[in-house]
Amino acid sequence: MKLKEVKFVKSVAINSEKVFFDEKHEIIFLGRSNVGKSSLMNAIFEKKDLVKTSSMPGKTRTANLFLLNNKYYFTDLPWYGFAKMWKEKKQDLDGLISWYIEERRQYIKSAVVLIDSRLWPQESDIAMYRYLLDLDMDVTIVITKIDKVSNNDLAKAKSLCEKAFFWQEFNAVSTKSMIWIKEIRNLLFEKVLGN
Ligand SMILES: Nc1nc2c(ncn2[C@@H]2O[C@H](COP(=O)(O)OP(=O)(O)OP(=O)(O)O)[C@@H](O)[C@H]2O)c(=O)[nH]1
Ligand SMILES: [Mg+2]
Repeated sequence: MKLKEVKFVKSVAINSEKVFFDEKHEIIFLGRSNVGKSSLMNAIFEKKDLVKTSSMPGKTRTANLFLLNNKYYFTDLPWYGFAKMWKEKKQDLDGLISWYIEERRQYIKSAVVLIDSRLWPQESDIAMYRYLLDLDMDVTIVITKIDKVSNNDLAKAKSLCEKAFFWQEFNAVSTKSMIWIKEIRNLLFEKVLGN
């Protein structure tokens, strides 16, 4: 698939509406705050700032849907499991994620789980991964910001990811240095076309 057009469609807040029951295939992006979800989506879209990025953690509080080639959704979901956040607020966001995923489950062709190469997989990442596996979903693991770590630290992050994610293959990317962006784009385009 070639990317011809991408546009923002809408933001969905938890239980704010009957979730759009259309049958378009979808890829979702998940990960802790500041891990680089929005940056990766922009890189995939070849846009500078279509998806809002921020150095202020936790800016994204809705599911933000982008439509590719008028056919597929790529969706930026808010962070989960942010310990410093008020408990109530945190549960709201975790609630949005599980509500959204369960509503759209049959059309989601892959859940991209992002892990910061400097922070390694945390309990909340592993909980999310297991939750997705329980739902029998395809998961794409992405290690982000690899321009920020030494080769040694990257090797360590990779080995920790292998253990945490049951030896599943992963993709190590940098949006800053444009490493492995073309490859992850092709991989996700292939997945979204799937049955
Ligand atoms: N050096 C470097 N910085 C990056 C990379 N990807 C993202 N960043 C920076 O990391 C910060 C957070 O990136 P975002 O893409 O907004 O992260 P997010 O996961 O969408 O964050 P929330 O929306 O708050 O959950 C921004 O300042 C980005 O510029 C990368 O590959 N390399
Ligand atoms: Mg974001």
